[in-house]
Amino acid sequence: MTSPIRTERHDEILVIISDNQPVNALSAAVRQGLEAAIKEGVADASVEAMVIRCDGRTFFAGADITEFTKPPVDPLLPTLVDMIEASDKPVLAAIHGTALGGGCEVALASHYRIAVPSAKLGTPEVKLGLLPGAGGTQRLPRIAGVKLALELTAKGDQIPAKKAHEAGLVDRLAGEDSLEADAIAFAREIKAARPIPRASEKVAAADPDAVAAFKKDNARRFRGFEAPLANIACVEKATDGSSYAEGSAFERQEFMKLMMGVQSAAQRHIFFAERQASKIDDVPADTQLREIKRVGVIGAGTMGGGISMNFLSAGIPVTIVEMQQEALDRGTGTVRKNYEATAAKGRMKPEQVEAAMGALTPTLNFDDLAECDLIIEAVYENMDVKKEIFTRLDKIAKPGAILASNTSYLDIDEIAAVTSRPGDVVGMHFFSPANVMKLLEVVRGAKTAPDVLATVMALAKRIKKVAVVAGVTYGFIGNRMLMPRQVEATKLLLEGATPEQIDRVHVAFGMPMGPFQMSDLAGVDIGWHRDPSRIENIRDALAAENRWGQKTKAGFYDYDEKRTPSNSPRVAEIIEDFRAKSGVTPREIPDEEIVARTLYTMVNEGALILEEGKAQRASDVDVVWIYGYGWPVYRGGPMFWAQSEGLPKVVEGLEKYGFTPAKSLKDAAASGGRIK
Ligand code: 3H9
Repeated sequence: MTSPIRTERHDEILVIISDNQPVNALSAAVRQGLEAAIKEGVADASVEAMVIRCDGRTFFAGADITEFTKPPVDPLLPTLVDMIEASDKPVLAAIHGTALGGGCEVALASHYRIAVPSAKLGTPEVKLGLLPGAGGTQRLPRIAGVKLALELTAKGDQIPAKKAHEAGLVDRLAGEDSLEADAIAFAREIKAARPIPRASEKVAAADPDAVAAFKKDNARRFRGFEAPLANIACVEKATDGSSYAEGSAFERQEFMKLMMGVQSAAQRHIFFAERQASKIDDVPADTQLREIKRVGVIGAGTMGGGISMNFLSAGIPVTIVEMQQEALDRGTGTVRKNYEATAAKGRMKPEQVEAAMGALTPTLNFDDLAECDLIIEAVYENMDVKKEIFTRLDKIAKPGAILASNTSYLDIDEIAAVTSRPGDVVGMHFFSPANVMKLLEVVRGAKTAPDVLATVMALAKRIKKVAVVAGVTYGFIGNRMLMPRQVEATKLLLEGATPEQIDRVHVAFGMPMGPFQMSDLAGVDIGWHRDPSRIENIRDALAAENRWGQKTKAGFYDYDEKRTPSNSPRVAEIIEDFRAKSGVTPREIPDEEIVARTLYTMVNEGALILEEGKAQRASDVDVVWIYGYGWPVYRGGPMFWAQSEGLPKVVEGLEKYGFTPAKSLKDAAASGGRIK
């Protein structure tokens, strides 16, 4: 097998080039090639300096994550980077694309760094539940100080080359198109400079105030995660007077602890699951896509406006249609307000706001949709209304236009059937707020054409969504799994639990909020029959008293002006009343029962969805819950979590509380296998 590493001589400069597509991951072959090349440079008396660079779209994007579960192969990355740093001839890293993780560590161990302005550097290991384990936590603070080291390691932020240059992390900026030539010229300038600057020989000043402030500012973000704290501890170790060798031994120990833990396994699972989700089993990757130059959105409500923003932000013009001028003005006004709020936070330039707004064409004329290549219906959930819209669309949309519905529950096949082109119809279920939430459920109807599906999946990537394919089933993947959870949560209230207890169990589990906090946010009145005399459950009783959630400042909790929740004595009374009427004597509900009845039931529903072929793979179900509902990524999504919890335990828990476990779940539990 040919090595992914080759060398080229430019007189006294040895250029070492990696070509390991797609992202130059530091696989065993790459590490072996680099080791041999550095040895060659050190041994050859005519070489005076070395440049390391990569072919393709990026400098090394990190260790090869696929190797983490395989037996280690020498040289290990920490050994290799130490060897690079120990070279008695200057080594220069020439960076383009993204120097990430182990790739960044190769750069840090090199004596000099030159980068093109568009390059980015970062140590995102924390997002995989890890830390930069090849000296990154020790060299970063020594080169760039504690503050930046914390941002990069514990948050996993990427830093643009220009900023890295200002921070001393990059020594020189190269021309965007002349990296190699500029790197060789730089190497000639420094080839004789002594002493050779080695990061490990520098001393990093301790900054306890910065560490304390960083921990405080990020407490919410780090809640439940192990890796950020381990990263912080390693950075602190680099500044507490320990030697470099002691610091790296500590880093190694912490790295191994994380690597063996369930959190990192979960986070690595999600890394690959997210990428896998974009692949459709029976649609070839090279399917010819339809061209999407303009998108139409029907409905300028919260959903329609949010959906439009995704395309506008990606530079795709949008035609948005409403029935009334007032609603149209309100909708476009909200879009502008959202953009301006982003600009006020410094995350958008005023001219970008204007560019986005300039690409939005509001209209009352439905026929204007005729020029759109993709039209997304985002009106309220009513099958008759949707059918009427699609009947009209069928008459005016241009041939080949994709017709999508943003329905969150309804049958795409029934909608498609009213058109003469069911192959062009697909579901695009965005999650609220649609401009923020990363998930897009792409609903594949029985007749949805493969190129329609492939086009929508590719478009999702362009608008920075994580797309998952779902089959036609009530509530698709996410909302279908939400249903048993909500039903059980409400039953548990009746039997003796409180909203606070159930929400507490969910928040402690790592969810951003519990089922009742979520109801209050979404609206307790959603799905309510709007008849105060008809009270069939606790939710109805609340809705009948105008306790519709945060919007009426009362729901399962009471809210003050700032929407801070407090426990509601009135809700306690309503629940009591309801128990009395239903003849239920409340009992103490153990937390474990809440877990089994509200979380195991979700897992069970996920297994049924998979059995019915409504999701392609278990990891897709996980992606839905991570990106659509805030399931804690360190638990890897419901299906991964069930696996790590132990499937026999999940099956037992379900049976104990009277549920019928899905066959696939039972089979996998019995055989020690996985849910697929
Ligand atoms: C590390 O370095 C640990 C060390 O500190 C310590 C060691 C002791 N390995 O994302 P894309 C695959 S941990 C293996 O779609 P983009 C990816 O699965 C690592 N494979 O492209 C996909 O495969 P497929 C720290 C990898 O242009 C294909 O490459 N580094 C790796 O949207 C294309 O990826 C990171 O965490 C990898 N490291 O984004 C960086 N990276 O085509 C992780 C990617 O079969 N990577 N693949 O689905 C990224 O963030 C993005 O891939 C990157 C490119 C920004 C580089």
